Amino acid sequence: MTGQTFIFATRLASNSPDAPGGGSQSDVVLETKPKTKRPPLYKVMLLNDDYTPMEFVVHVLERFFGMTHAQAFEIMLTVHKKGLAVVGVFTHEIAETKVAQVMDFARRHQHPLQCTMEKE
Ligand code: TYC
Repeated sequence: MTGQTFIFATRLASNSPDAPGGGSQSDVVLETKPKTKRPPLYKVMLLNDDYTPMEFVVHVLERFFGMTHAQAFEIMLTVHKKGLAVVGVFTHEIAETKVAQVMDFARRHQHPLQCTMEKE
């Protein structure tokens, strides 16, 4: 498990050995280490089906996932051959938005294209 906050003690300069108490005292300072935590990530996947046109899937990948035509064509073919492919990895809110955008766009064009998300 990563991303914990640590509290650690730092010993500062010892007192003089001639000081009362035999010089065994030292100052202890508590410091909190600032720690940024990475958010959980989610894979967004496109699923194959027998009806959505290939050009439509390519368009979806260009429009919602910022791919070039060549990248989009390659990923579309991977989905077509393997059944699914990860098309991007995002934080929860962005992944949810991508899935909703793709599902809504497919529905409006009356294609059965399915887009899902899964924790990485
Ligand atoms: N299998 C579809 C066809 O042959 C193309 C397709 C590719 C559909 C990827 C969905 O996510 C998909 N027309």
